[in-house]
Amino acid sequence: MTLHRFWIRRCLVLATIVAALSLVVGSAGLVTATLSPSTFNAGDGNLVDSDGGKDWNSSSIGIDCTSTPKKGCALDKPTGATDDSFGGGTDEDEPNPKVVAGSIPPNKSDLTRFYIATEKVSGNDFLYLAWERVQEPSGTTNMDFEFNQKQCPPDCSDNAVTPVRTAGDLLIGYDLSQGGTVPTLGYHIWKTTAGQTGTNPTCQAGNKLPCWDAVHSLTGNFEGSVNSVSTVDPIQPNAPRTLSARTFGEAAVNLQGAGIFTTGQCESFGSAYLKSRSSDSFNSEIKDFIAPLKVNVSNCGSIIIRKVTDPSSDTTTSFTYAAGGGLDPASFNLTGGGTPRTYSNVQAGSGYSVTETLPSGWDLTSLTCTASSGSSGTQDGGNPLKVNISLAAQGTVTCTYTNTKRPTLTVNKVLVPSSDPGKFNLQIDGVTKATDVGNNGTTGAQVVSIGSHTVGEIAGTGTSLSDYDTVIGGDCAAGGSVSLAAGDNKTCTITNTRKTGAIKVTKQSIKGNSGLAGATFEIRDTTPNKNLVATLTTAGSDGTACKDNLSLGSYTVTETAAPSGYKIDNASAVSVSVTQSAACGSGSEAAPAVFKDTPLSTITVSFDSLAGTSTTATIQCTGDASPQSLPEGSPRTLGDSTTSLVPGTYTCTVVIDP
Ligand SMILES: [Ca+2]
Ligand SMILES: [Ca+2]
Ligand SMILES: [Ca+2]
Repeated sequence: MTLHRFWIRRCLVLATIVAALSLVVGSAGLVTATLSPSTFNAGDGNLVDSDGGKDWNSSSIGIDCTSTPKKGCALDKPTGATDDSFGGGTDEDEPNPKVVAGSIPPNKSDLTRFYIATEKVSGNDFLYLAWERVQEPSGTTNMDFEFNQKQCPPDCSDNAVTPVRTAGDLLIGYDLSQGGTVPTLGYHIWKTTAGQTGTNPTCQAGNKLPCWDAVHSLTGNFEGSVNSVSTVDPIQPNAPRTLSARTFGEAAVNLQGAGIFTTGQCESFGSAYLKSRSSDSFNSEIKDFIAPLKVNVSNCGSIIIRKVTDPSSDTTTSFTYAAGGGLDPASFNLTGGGTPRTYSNVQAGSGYSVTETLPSGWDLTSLTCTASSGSSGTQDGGNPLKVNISLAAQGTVTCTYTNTKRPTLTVNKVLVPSSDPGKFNLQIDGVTKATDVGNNGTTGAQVVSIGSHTVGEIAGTGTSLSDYDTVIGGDCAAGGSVSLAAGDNKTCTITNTRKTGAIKVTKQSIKGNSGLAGATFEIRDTTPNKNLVATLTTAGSDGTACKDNLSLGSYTVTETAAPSGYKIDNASAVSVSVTQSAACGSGSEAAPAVFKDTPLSTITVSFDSLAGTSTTATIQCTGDASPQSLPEGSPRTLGDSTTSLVPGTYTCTVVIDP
């Protein structure tokens, strides 16, 4: 700084001290922040941090006129025919200010931009304001910053530009007496009812509600200054811009000290705009304005609880939450992908909490929070379903509960044939989930963990697994393994097919072991009743017959009829065990020892007398007790279909004329 500028600055400071005791002189003669504990310098009439405190170009103040949306910055339309202003005699109390274009008198404040910032310092909420204008007008000028609780859009007044006003909205007047560089600040509250809490009894102008109430002093709770010499605005766009004297003004306000914020009571303004008034008179016409900027000026914060489900396709399961610490409502429900629960206007403080109740079949996967500076959301050390929240003014804590739906696994039983009496215990991972089930039995849907599982079974009452061929199918692999993801509902089926075997009988002649067709057999079970299971007749040159589809177990085979010309050698029942699955022709049939039959023969002896009846004869063959008469011309046959002769040596003695 040159000595010359130093001298100017010093003179300015001295003049300022005379007019405003709230400003002090630094040890080096610089004007420094005085609105303790804020270090923001609203008393130096410039925008640059040059003394170790903060000013409009400080990064922590966060002004950005080029971002979308702009941060703490609003730019007016270009000066001239398109510049928007209020018209038609609109004054401050008009709830629906009329918006016109190009009617700003050259002798009034033609605004160009404004800045808004907030800062919490040692428990105090500070509001920082700045305006810029094209030129210093002649005569008295006033700038009013209006803060609305609602935003436009969506809540617009009739002009579709400014928000509708709500009881408790704030108007900060920034007055410069004629020729002065010393701002005087006061504020008004939008008053809609006579006894409205926090308002003065009378309106600032007139007596008709709604109105801005009579001014509240800000003395002692603000610091303000106007540039008495040209200064440079380094904030883009079009930076640096040289601002001629008295075209820039700034202020800092202690919102608690001023009574605008009350401890324990939420105040929240979402929109701000700047306007110029044509004279000291509060009900004089308001002229130029800079359209509203969305802001967050509040002594409260927001808590947002979000819900994520895995699988995300589950958007219907309702999760219940308890909200503690005075949050209202004290409970709420969320669904995956649904609208988060937002608690707005939550007083800054700690001790807030939210606790989830886990629905059946769900796990908590994660509980994470994001928090703006000074606020926090932390999963409780003892209860992972609980989050503890501390909220700074204007802070936001967003917590996300992610829950995973456990999969379910169902094991069904099918028996073939369906009438089979077998009983089975169905298992998942070796644990029985259904006992002694038969055909169409099931475990029902069993909640299981994500990952791989194995289904199986053990024999139930009176059942042997070895009696069945078992196939596992459905969603399971043949070995019973199945893998489940979050929310999967899978079903596996264990099909038990009763094993059946076959009995093959073979009939052979004892002579040459040749196969004999035409032998008849009975197969009977071994129950006390010895039920007839099948009757078989051998056929073909190999003399076989077969019966399949027999349950495993013990049977008897009995030959009941021999082929013609043969005799049954063994008419007793022969035991056969059917021990393995087999069908006729498979080669695995159960087979008793080959049944042998004996071929039968007859012997015929005849006697003819050549001399008429003069001679007779007798015959005595093996087995005859005594000689038999053998009449002439009538042969005698030994053996017949029932008493035929088995192979052997037979001797017949014929005696003629005994
Ligand atoms: Ca400053
Ligand atoms: Ca304008
Ligand atoms: Ca303008």
